[in-house]
Amino acid sequence: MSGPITSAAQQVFTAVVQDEKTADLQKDILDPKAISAKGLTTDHGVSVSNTDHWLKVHDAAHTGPSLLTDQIGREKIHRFDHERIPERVVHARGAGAHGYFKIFNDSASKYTHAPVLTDTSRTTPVFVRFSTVQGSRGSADTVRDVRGFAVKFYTQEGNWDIVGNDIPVFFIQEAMKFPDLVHAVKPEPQNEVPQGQSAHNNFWDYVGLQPESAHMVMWVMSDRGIPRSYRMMQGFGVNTYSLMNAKGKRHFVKFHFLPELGVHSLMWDEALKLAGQDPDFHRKDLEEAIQTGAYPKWKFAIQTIAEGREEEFDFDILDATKIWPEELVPLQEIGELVLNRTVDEYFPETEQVAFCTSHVVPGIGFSDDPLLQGRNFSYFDTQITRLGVNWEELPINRPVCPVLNHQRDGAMRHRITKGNINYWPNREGVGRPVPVAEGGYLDPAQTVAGIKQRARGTKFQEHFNQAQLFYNSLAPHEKAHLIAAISFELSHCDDSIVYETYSRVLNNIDFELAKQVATNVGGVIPDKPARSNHGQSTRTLSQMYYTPKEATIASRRIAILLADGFDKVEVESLRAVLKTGQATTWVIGPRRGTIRANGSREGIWAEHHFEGQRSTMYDALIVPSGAAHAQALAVNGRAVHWVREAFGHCKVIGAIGEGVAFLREAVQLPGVQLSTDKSSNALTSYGVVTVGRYNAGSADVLKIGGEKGFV
Ligand code: HDD
Repeated sequence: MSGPITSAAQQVFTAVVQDEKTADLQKDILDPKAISAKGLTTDHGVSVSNTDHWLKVHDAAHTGPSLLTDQIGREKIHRFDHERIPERVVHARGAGAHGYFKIFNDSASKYTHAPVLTDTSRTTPVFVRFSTVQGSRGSADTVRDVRGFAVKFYTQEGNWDIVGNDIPVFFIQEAMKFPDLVHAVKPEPQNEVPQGQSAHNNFWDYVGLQPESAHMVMWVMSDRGIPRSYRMMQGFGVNTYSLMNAKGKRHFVKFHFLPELGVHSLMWDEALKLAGQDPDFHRKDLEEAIQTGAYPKWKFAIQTIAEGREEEFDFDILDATKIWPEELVPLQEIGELVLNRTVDEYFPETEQVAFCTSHVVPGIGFSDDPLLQGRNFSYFDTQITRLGVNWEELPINRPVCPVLNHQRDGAMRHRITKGNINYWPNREGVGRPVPVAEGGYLDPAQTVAGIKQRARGTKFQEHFNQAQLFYNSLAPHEKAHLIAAISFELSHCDDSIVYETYSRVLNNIDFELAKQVATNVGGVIPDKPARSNHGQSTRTLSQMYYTPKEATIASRRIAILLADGFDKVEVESLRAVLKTGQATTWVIGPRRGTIRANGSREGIWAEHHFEGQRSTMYDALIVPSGAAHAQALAVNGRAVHWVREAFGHCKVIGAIGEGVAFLREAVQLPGVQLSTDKSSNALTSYGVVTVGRYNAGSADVLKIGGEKGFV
């Protein structure tokens, strides 16, 4: 099969997936309603008659001492005392979902013999966990940060994990630096401040003294650091891995995921407000999209470099602070990742899922990328602390193929292995190693020579070329956002050494950038560039490049602002059209309850009142017709604020009939002349679309036209 998967085919694949990992998980799923006749029991299964009164000595008048002898009370409290496990030292806050992975064609067989990447008849179940890095488990979703993008492929040859991010490069080149980086970015040790932010002295001190982080800092401070949704981010394996084909030929490889919906970000003001208004914004967004059937989807692509060609580039292809520019190494789109099922319970699935970069399958391997080498050690080790040595037996982590080896015992062992053999070699040939020819994992023979020393290659020493390339490639509004973001962060640093040092670092990237930031934050304003700008740019680095060619409203949240006296027929037909496009609509009114239609006692239920949910939680808003409704909105300060704020965040605003008059007279958007000309798209670039009387046959008002950033 070649080409993208059709929706009919998708349903078949979904069904297949449910027969593999989902079926495997069924063995452990408890439906309390199905066994509720049994009633409440202790952990050892004995029926419990009372869970509210501790056994105690008392009479009618006095409450006496509680008795230690109450085994039921003790169990309940003891069990509760141990509910928490260590949170992840990084990426503690996350959200996960199930789905599947499918290859379009077998073109990757040139590079690899791994069936997960070549066998078009296969549908591989996956579990994906998205995360932020800095904050703890209870921190907010919309903070400025890198986002984790970790994928577990449950293949027939064993689990394969891509433990990636939404940014293609990393802060450091060498794994041994990771504890310093993480200590520096996490809340400071003396007072555990700040939460969910890199805007503090220690982070900027560290990156100011680690010029290799300059490229990554540019990415995190760009709009990539505040995605609109997990579903609208790219995913990158970041490190350099390798692929091996059936003839034993090796290629270096980088893995990419490209979101079907394009790459979109919040605006900073929006992200800040959302962190308070709805700290679970991204988590809920993922759940809502899957539950409404707008399944998040990514193309899967690879970049490959044949072994032997690695010296042809002016950067080291094993350096995780560098991208492989697509002009030099094009992307090859070979498959698709789809998320189509939410988790049943957060803790056993999203919290207990555990990834390891060292988990690869035959046909996929590593490289000498020093960051990857260290990661291959770290992940397995951290899972032992977090989950115990038998963590791979947990339902969410266990493979869908058989597991057989002589690893035994340890805390919380689940599997019971029959027989007397727990070692190799053994007289019965049980658990024999599989020869490479029969599918055993091959570590390719490689000549390695050199001097043992603590050092990195020469090309690893250059740190600013690609930071410049990234900055030069941004659209003007993206550059403005980046400058504002660094200025915000450095303004939160109160040690002058820190912000002065970083303004000097910026001058190695771009003179104007350095001047503007230094001016904003009281840094050292340079009088000449520290390094000339090579002037090169590449179009694939701006996130504007990933705007989908066809505008879509699928999975977008659209608010309809109503007050009593609106046009009910119009609103109902509007909602029906939006639903056809897979958008969700939400009526926001002066109260939660029925908002009465024009000339009628009937109306439409408002899900929220203006105070309860803010415009930040929606992608677009529409103000329908109705004279009384428009007048009521006009005298409601919160309603006016709703629209003004949405405009400030570049949301699409649609208005119909008297709704247009409300926008013109009450809201008075600065600098915008409202048009009722339906054919005119002139205003869409300001995030505003207005139309005359709504015509159910035409959907042009519905298109999401106001992309972020055109302020
Ligand atoms: Fe890491 C978690 C991604 C470098 C050590 N990392 C973790 C997660 C992601 C990444 C997405 C969360 C996985 C999940 O959802 O459970 N990490 C990266 C990327 C890196 C990177 C893309 C650079 C290319 N990490 C990195 C280094 C080290 C670690 C250099 C250590 C030497 N990372 C860890 C860890 C974590 C982790 C401490 C914490 C929780 C976990 O592993 O399971 O072992």
